[in-house]
Amino acid sequence: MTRKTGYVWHEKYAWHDTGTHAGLVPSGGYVQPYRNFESPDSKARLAGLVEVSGLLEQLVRIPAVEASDADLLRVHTSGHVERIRSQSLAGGGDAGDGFSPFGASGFEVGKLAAGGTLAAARAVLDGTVDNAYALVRPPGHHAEPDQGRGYCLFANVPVAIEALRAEGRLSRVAIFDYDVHHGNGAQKIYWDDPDVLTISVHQDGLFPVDTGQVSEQGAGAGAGTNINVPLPAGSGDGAYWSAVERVAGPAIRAFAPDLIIVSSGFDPSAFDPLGRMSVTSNGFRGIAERLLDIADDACDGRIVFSHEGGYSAVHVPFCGVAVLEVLSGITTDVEDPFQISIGASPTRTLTAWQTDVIDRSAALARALGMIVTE
Ligand code: 9RB
Ligand code: ZN
Repeated sequence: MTRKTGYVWHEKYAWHDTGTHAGLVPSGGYVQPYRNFESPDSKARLAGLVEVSGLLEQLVRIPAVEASDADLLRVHTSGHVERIRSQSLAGGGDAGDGFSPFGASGFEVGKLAAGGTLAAARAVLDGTVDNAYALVRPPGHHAEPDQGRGYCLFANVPVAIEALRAEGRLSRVAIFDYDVHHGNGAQKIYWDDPDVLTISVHQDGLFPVDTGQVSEQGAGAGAGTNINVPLPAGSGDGAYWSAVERVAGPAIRAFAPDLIIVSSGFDPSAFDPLGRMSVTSNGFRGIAERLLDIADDACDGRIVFSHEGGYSAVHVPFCGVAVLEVLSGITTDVEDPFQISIGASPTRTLTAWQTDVIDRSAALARALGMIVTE
């Protein structure tokens, strides 16, 4: 079965300028100038493969439009928005933590990333498309109300959600984040909101180092609506599939959202320079298949992916096309050449110590009434 899949990409996403860092660190002294891990490469090359594979002409192209100031201010403080605006006007700056550099177009491209996610979600709610993938940059899942963090300027997913809630088109949402880093932004923004379920599966203690534990469950009216699955370094396809099957699936089905938004990071890839996981493109395919099944059961298939991290310029294109094939139900001729080197690795299979974390997360969600069956 093929589905109508919306797709957002804008050339300006590749123009977001993260400077001449060497990976994570600024150049200088003995550190030769190179480029930031968060460079245009992985995303632009994914956009390239979407076109060359023939997928592009079978997807429904959704234009990205900039989020408005009002859209940003539903989630962010005016201090944060003005700091990004004024630093951009001055030629560039940093969004907050010293690890989120941007150039003169930072404010504009940041608004385009949030607006691209919003356009994709709106098209799914309108029924213009069945589901959608917003290939946006810069990412958003670390951004907090008053500061950017970890390469993120604005909280793309929450900005989209709050715009649609303000329009009265949306009330209950589930956010599922499979980026290798913890989705601290959505966790913080929706900490006490009972209508937004936030689930993050990530590498334990990677970034931010001090958030993402199983014990963080939300508070007040939102108690029980935040679920973390901090998998140990080395986890692969089996651990991720199990986390989706045993935690995300039951929780999202019980929550009965109107829409699922996925923070889609490909940095759990076995080839990522920042993460220490070992997910293959077939692993991401399996995650997407499971999420689509959950969306079919929970909300008529309404699901939107918003791109986050993923820094292997050579592997990300194959991971992204695998996910787009699942969303659209279209099979291309693309075969992932990397699958040969990692497809049979023992890191694919679920281990007892990974199951342990998933057990703890599922047990807590069950105790809090977030999971009613498993
Ligand atoms: C900080 C450091 C980081 C580490 C990881 C990311 C990746 C983000 C991503 C960004 C910044 C170091 C804050 C090292 O891909 N998210 O999806 N910064 N790490 N030292 N300090 C103080
Ligand atoms: Zn990440």
